[in-house]
Amino acid sequence: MPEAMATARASDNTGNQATQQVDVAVVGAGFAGLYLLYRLRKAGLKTVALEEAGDVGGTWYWNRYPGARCDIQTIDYSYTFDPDLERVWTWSEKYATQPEILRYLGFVADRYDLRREIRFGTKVTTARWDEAAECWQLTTDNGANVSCRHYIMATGCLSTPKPPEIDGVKDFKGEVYFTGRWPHDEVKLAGKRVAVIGTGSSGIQSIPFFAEQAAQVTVFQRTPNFALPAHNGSAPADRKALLEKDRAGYREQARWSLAGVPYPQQTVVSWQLSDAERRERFERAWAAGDLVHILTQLWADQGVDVDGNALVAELMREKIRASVNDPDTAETLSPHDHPFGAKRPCLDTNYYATYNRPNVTLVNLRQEPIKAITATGIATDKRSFDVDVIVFATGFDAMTGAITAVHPIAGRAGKSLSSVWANGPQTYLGLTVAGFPNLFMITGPGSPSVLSNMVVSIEQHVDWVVDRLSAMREAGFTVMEATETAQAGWARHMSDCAMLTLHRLANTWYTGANVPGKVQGVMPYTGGVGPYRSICSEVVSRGMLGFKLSGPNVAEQCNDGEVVRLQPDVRLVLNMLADMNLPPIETFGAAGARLFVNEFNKSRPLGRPVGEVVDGTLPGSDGPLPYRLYRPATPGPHPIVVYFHGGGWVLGDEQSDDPFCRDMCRRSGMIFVSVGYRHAPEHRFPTAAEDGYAATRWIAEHAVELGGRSGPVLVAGWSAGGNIAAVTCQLARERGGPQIAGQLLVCPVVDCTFDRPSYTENATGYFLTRSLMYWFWDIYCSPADRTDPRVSPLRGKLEGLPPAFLVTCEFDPLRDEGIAYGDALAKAGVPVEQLQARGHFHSSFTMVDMVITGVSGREKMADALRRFAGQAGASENARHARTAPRPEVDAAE
Ligand code: NA7
Repeated sequence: MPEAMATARASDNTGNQATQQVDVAVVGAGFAGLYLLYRLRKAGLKTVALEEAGDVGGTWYWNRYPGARCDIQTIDYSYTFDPDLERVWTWSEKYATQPEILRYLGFVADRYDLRREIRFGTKVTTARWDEAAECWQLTTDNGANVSCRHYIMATGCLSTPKPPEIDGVKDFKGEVYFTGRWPHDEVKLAGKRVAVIGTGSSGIQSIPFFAEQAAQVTVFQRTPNFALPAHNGSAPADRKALLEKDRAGYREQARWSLAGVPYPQQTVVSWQLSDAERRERFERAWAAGDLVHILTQLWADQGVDVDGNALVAELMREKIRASVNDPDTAETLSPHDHPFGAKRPCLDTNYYATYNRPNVTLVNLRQEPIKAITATGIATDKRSFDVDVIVFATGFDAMTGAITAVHPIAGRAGKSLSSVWANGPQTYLGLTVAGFPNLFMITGPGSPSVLSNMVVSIEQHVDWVVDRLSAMREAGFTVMEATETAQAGWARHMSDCAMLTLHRLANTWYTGANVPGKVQGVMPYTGGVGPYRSICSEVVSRGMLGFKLSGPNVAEQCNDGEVVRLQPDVRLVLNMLADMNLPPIETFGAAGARLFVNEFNKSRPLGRPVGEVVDGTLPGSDGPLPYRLYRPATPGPHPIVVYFHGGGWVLGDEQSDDPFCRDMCRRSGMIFVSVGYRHAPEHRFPTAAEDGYAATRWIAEHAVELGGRSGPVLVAGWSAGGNIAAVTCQLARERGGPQIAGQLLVCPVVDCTFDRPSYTENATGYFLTRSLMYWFWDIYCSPADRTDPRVSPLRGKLEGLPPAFLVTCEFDPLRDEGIAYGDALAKAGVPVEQLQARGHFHSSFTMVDMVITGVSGREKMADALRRFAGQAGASENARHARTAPRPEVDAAE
């Protein structure tokens, strides 16, 4: 029986001051609050929703400014929990207006009779966790206080308008409006002079309306924003047809997509397309008038790589120049300070063309900041503007403001949520906070929320929370609380995810930068809706990982830990590989395995362009060997890196690490020569080692012919190639040359024993398995030869070797032997730097286009190579370093 039924009779909302006892209290009656009420009632939990507004609607109740619409297509911006609801409600437009969305939410509230559990006009003034009673005690400003076992914040992300932060607002004698708190009665602007401060979505949507009514509109812009024409009208036929053809499938695809809208994942990268092809895609996106489309469907690197993004940004600026007659105004409206999509782009109707009207003026606050608001208008440090009306479209204290600014929340030991979040929001899954038992947030910081179709995220969060409450009740648990370990792990995962996108490169409300003094960091979860959903499910399937559960008559349960320890993109790659259900590579036999790897490599996107790629042959230890040379686009001569591919001495060839070689050639500004050394079983130990050494010697002797710099070469290799590079350094020292200036060893094989912990911890599940390593060793090298330093360089003499940069990955069987080699080199007096990459697996750094979080590691590798070559900063890299995403948080360490 729900607890509340057994406790004191609930008070009504007529002012009876007896505390209202419920199982669950919800704050807010917007999209999240309404669906919560629906689900909680079905779950048999007694619930009250407390809503400050006079009616349902949440953000859509308050944001009534002219032109307010959603910016996700309405067929997607709808509840999906009840197919009948979808049948009885039809949206009239592609992007519904605020009044229509409000009507929809009212319709939903009536259809499911939800209003009877809502106390309108009621604000929660404090919330306190009562340790003794194990429930939340809420005070309200209207009617009874509330006592509840569970407390759920369905307060939205954009519900606390930001104060204007401009002196003198109180002195102004005219009318003042905030877009986020627009009056319910009509605001008459005819014949008036209107100032608008702010050019985010609210400004961009409303300015064209103001311009049509007012005598004069002056727009005060601090940062220009990208906007795309909405091309509103009826819902596009193609999207509608897709939905109608298979409604359930369409909705399910949305739930597993990245943004909560069912678009496929784009795989073509910008450099695979010609200028004309890119323009054609862009024009199609422009005509579609759909933010999710333009943000996700142009080319795969647009959202993750500054160079790929710059191509879209320039096409957008071209459109602004084409729409605005005055070139100076067009330039002022053109964003240059942030990547496209890093700040939320807007959907507009006639926004840019509005600046062609004679009654509209744009003021660039970057050139003339506002000094003060005066009795008659706005004074910048250059001019004064007399106006009758000031509209603040200045945005919100987003995400956290909607929770902490609403009322004080005190958790265990009376700790306030504001103080716990003083250095930025800390959550587990964006749904819960350690130290705040039974408190839940819907679309809280740390969840995909504003980077997704909110309705899809809301339904997922609500389902997850209500299912947990039901499961707790069944098991006899009454208290649920996130652990500190789980929360700290989520913070790490959040910052790893933030490395994936470009959001960290812009000052926005996503990062808290719009509110003076607010701690900055990317607040929404950037890993995507589908991955987030799977993580939430994983928490449950792993026994409520990271939660402590307790109850009066049951043993406490705490399955502590971090739900995601892999880098987010590594997790996706490994999940994808697991879904392919491949048989172990070693079961194919050597020939079959080679065929498999070749096929697998064909599915990779082409590596990035470099100056030149030349194929050739060189004399090996016993006959010619193929090589592939990658030359930078910058003027030479360049230092040469002799590169050895991975593949366990059995697989691969001089082309198989093509994307890695191209990437490193660009980053380091050096020639990479990838050597096609011979493989086992045809050529067993020590062939690979001898070929590697012979090739290095020949390349060093022919450096100038190859267009490289004379003098010492560098060596590099990955996996078994790292083994060959390490061995080559030892052989070169013993055999009197060639001179090697440095060695880059990426996840190298360096020893023949399999007893280090990483061989057990990472034996399976991370692509390179222990059994595959056994197989490689068996094919290449007899047991009797294995301690030879030409295959186990850890057992060789290490003094006097060239400086090394040694990369190991946390989830790699080879991790510990790599670290051991680095330690042994250092002990032998060799200058060595180790990069121990957290959350990465054996292939992280060579899967260049799939593991974006490998970028910062490759930047470090390139830096090391340049240092070895005596070059502090090479030209191509310097260019790259300027434009490549600069990690704020280093994911690779
Ligand atoms: P936004 O997107 O935060 O936009 C606020 C705008 O106001 C933005 O252009 C700000 O410039 C500007 N602003 C804020 N404070 C000031 C001050 N003090 N002086 C001058 N200009 C200022 O809020 P919106 O309401 O438009 O949209 C919020 C979301 O709602 C939107 O993304 C949709 O998802 C729906 P800044 O960029 O900070 O320089």
